[in-house]
Amino acid sequence: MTTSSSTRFDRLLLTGAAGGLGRELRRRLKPHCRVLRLSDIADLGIAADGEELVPARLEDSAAVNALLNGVDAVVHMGGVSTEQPWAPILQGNIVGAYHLYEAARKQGVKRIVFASSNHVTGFYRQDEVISPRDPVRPDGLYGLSKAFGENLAQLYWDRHHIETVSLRIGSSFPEPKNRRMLASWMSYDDLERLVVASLTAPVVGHSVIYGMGDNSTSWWDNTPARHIGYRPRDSSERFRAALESADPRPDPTDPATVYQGGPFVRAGPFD
Ligand code: 15L
Repeated sequence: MTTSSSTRFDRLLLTGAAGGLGRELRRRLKPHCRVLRLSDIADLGIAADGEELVPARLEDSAAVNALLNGVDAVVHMGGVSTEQPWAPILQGNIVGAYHLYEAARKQGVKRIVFASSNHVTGFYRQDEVISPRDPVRPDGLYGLSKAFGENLAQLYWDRHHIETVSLRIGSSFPEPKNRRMLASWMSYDDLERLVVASLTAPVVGHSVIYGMGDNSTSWWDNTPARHIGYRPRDSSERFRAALESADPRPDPTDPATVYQGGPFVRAGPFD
């Protein structure tokens, strides 16, 4: 994607910078700031020009407080990103999210882009179209922890005027991998458009938006989030024929086919 060369931020913080989406955003956010501070518990490699590496555990409140010092805005991709046992989810996504918002309050950071997930509403059916205004229906502990993060964002907006855009990211990969992702897929270019729009929209309060592409099949109506100015450009349609012929007759009684969350609805610690 062609990005604007105008530097809008002095210092941006990207957490989870060593993860799949973090690595993509690392190079894509750099043109939007003078300094990109990168954090993770995994190896971040070597700092390029205009990068700062600040490893921090989200469970460590003092480290997270220091991490947010001098930062204009945060793109929070850190924490657990799949269904896992309760202990890592509690530490990474619940305790960690609390530490991040407390640090934002203490350090005067005014905007957070929070990587939530479509799994906040994974127990809606694939024959329903929902919007960010519908009640949450998490499909596991991971989705539940992301719902907590969204509620935390709402609290810190209402009480402390810290703005957040909660991104209920669908399936952001180079290509959709299966039939479900014909609806949930978002390209990396669209991910970049979504994050940049969320960082730069003038007024967001606490807004919730689905991270989806311009797909023909869709379960999510982003009309309530039109003010963010995100217009996806990439469609999963060119992958349809191959994905449908690889899986011509999905079992309509399989919960992974019935529900939007797909395999997440039967993953994890309840097995
Ligand atoms: C997510 O929230 C995960 O982080 C990602 O790995 C995908 O599995 C995605 O959801 C999805 O629903 O496809």
